[in-house]
Amino acid sequence: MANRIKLVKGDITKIEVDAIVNAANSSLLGGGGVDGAIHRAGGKAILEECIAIRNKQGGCQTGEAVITTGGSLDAKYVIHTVGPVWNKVKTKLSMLLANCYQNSLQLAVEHQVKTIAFPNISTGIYRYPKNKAATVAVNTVKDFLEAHDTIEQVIFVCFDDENYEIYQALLGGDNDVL
Ligand code: AR6
Repeated sequence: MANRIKLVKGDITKIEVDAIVNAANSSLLGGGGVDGAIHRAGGKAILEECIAIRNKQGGCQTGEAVITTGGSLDAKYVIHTVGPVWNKVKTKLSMLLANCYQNSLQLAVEHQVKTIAFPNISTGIYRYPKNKAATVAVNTVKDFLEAHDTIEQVIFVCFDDENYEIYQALLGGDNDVL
């Protein structure tokens, strides 16, 4: 199990994997943060495919995931998922965040993806507390990998120092800094 989960600090658009996951919003039309970086690096093909999905199914609900090609990225696919916006009053936020990881991994399996990289979904503009989000992310990915052996590697890509340190503490071991 341990060697199927890797931690990297850096920019997810630079990771060489079959699929990278995007922390999108329900419009699928792009935005700031990692979403903006992926659309900038991947070119207009990704946005065009997102618009086609939107026209067909009306965007993407919180916790759900959709898949496009990787456009001009190294990754073959981008899996777009919509994390929950942190709000202390609401319940079920951790379940919605877990759904993001689970549904993204399910789509990956369906597309024969063997290596996949995740950003720290919801921990930027959506303000989900980083330590709480990391616990959900790691537990959900571990549970999924135990049940699915076609995924060879999941890479958690941390952009900011705080997330990287939290994941280091949770995962331990040697990690890469890009
Ligand atoms: N590579 C990897 N991680 C990154 C990168 C990058 N290039 N850039 C930022 N991060 P955020 P959210 C990290 O705000 O909280 C968008 O406008 C960042 O440090 O991108 O899910 C969407 O369209 C943080 O830890 O996503 C939505 O409207 C993590 O990515 C909204 O933001 C997530 O931060 C989604 O908010």
